[in-house]
Amino acid sequence: MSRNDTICAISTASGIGAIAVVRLSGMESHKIALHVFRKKNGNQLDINNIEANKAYFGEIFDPIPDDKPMIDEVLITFFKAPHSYTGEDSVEISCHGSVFVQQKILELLCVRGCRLAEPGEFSKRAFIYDKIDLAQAEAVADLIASQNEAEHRIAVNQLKGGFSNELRELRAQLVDLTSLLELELDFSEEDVEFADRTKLNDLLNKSMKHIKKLSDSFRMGNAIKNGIPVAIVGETNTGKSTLLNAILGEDRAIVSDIEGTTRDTIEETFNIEGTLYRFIDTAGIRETSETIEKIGIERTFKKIAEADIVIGLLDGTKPIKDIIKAWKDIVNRVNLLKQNLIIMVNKSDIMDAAKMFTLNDDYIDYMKSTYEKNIEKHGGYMTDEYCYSITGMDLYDIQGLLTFSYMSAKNPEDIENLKSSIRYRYTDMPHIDENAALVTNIRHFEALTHALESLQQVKNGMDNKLSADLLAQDLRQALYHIGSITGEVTNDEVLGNIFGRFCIGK
Ligand SMILES: Nc1nc2c(ncn2[C@@H]2O[C@H](COP(=O)(O)OP(=O)(O)OP(=O)(O)O)[C@@H](O)[C@H]2O)c(=O)[nH]1
Ligand SMILES: [Mg+2]
Repeated sequence: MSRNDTICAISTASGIGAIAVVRLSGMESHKIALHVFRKKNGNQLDINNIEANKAYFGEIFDPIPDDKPMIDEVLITFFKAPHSYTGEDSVEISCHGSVFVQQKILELLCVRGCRLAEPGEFSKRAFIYDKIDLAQAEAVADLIASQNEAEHRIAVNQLKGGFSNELRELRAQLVDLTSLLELELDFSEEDVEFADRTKLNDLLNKSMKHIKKLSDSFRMGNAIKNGIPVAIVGETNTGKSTLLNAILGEDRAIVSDIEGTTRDTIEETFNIEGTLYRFIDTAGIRETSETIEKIGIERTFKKIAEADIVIGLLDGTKPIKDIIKAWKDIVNRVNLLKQNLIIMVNKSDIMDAAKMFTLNDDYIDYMKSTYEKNIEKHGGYMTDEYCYSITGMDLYDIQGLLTFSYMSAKNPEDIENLKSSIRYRYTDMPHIDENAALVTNIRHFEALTHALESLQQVKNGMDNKLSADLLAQDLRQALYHIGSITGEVTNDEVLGNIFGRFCIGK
């Protein structure tokens, strides 16, 4: 890309609209726009007298034919470098949204020396002229693509530089670490023994924790972007597909009283109070020798593992011992310290009311012991009311979880209650602060993972009492990876990949 050429593009969505915006950026942008713009009284503006950030009303005209015909009435705004989105001189023309008018204006601009912009080229220039960093440029694309409140909030936070600030802080910590190491390097010739690397170690731990926090947020960030995964699981015929359809309010999945109706997973997103969920209907779990069904059931297990929320659906019309067995099977497949489990006994409309109470007691005892096992395995402790992780964060309100819920997938009121309960549990989940910087971008996630690996090398090196210059090498690697997120270090291929996915005109 030449920094000297002037680019133009239609920045509004393609097709007919009330108004469209044509944008120019580059050294010649003012001059080129002025060639084809005149005020209503027919006078052209003088390039030396135009005011920046002011909208002028007038006409775009074709200067080539003798009668210089008007193409459209427009508003035109000039921006002067560096006070523009791109950081260059630029112009925005708001015209009427006819496809012909839009194309004609582009054509006139190109005849006068503009070039059609590539996708994302305006933002790429903004990056090159230091108006925004790479993470912010990506946030612009996310903001344009955002479809719900949570996605929007994350994109805005990243655009405002929230994430970039955290990275800057992290970089500063790593630079501190490097200078401590360098100090050690300076002294090593005088044979000073740096037996005490406590401070170094503390700083290192702090940085690693910080990176870990950011990369852990990827699961959450990704969930918000693509919908929080909610898997609906259970034995065949418990009503999973009926439930999915009821939640979505449409006949998405086939429902029948034949066991094993759903063979593959079916995913649909649904918005509850501004948060996007991805509901996953799964193949019913049962012993089978049928190959296709087996594959389907394997997928069910995979979906359970990936879900943030698992709805375990039981069939209330079955004998109690079968219900309990089915429910234990589900509980055992869920990581209760990480995932949210909602057990629902379905078909309450046709089940025997007396059965409801017997189920409850057994369930509570079993859940408590399962929690205890989970906690032993993953580290943590439990009181009567809460289950705590090893970091002391309260994970679950036990009482809230220990109540069995009955429902009928055919009762709209029950469906609404289940939706609220999903919403409630989600906000109740640990480590959720939607306002904090969240990693939603796989490129950022990978860079953070690599940085963490490099720091782990430093840590291992310190444990093995490696010399400072070797440690510094890994530290520089970590710095490199962090820098690649905001674009402090980058290359053309990476830039091409990122900006190539933008819309034209942005
Ligand atoms: N009375 C009553 N019947 C229900 C309820 N939920 C589902 N059913 C019926 O139970 C049968 C099985 O429902 P499905 O939704 O196909 O069950 P599934 O869990 O998806 O079954 P598989 O796909 O085979 O695993 C159908 O005949 C439904 O109409 C309910 O709450 N009450
Ligand atoms: Mg089904």
